[in-house]
Amino acid sequence: MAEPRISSIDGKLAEEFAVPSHVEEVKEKMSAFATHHAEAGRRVVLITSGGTKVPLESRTVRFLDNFSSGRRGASSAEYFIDSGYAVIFLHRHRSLYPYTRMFSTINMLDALQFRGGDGESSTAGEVVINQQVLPNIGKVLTRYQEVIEGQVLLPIEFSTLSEYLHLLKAAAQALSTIGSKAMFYLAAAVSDFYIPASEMPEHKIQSSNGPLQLSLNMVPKILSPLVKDWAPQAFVISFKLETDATILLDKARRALDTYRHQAVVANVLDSRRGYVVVVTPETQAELILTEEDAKNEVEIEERIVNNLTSAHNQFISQQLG
Ligand code: 9Z3
Repeated sequence: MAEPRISSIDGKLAEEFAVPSHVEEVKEKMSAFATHHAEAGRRVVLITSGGTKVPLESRTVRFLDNFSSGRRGASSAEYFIDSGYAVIFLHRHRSLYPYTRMFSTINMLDALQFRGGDGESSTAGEVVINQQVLPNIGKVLTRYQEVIEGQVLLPIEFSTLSEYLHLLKAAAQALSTIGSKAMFYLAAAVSDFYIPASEMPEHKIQSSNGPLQLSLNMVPKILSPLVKDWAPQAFVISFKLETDATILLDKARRALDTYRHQAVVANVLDSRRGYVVVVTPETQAELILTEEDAKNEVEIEERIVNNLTSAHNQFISQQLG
């Protein structure tokens, strides 16, 4: 077997981004999860979700954040599981989570009541769910318990950009053993800028020193070693987010040309819930939710996942054929 290539990004990652202490342990977990599910005939998708945090001080008081609620990643995880995939969910701590995301806006205390719920005797009794606040909780709970029972969801958390980068590398290496059965669905909003560990002040930056000027380095393009070196047989999807719709498709095409992966899901911040374009080297598919879809609570992630699971099927047949 050929020796894996060592890219310059590996060196940079080791030197400038603090390595999380649990990375090897997590890698083994991901590896065992992938092997188990691949042997059972399942495909495995690694979903990244939520925004990365870039600390300005090593004992961090302040940080830069990337916008993402985590909804895209969390809802996609559910649709991948419905399509028979096992899911590694690499997500920002406290961002939206599969299944519980549906209740994220609800105050837990508003959703509970004492049995009877009608005055004097009620406060001493048993606490039950208020079905008016959570009308579909039973359905979601059933599905959630099936997922837990089937062990098809492996959640892994990150907060900082360093954790994200090291854990993504570990995931790519862990999934490389299952070849084309692995999909990477990189929906997390990842910072393009960071302060190297060697240049970061230890203590809280003092305002008494006057206005703050920051100089940030460019984050290495992790997609490049992921596609070329770490998981070269996998089916890889990146996301492209812009606020200016006029440059979106050009940027998506450029990403495909540069990294040579399989697809880019292109979206504009304001319209991301109802419109995306799935761009591949040969095709361009617009996925649009109509008003009717919205009324029926159809989510665009269902369409994205349908599109990509079919493309993954074809990719696997081509590799085998
Ligand atoms: C996305 O474009 C995701 O679709 C969103 C989802 C973050 C917009 P929400 O979590 O939003 O449902 O609130 N993710 C990729 C964002 C990103 O940072 N992309 C980089 C870029 O566009 C390349 S990896 O340059």
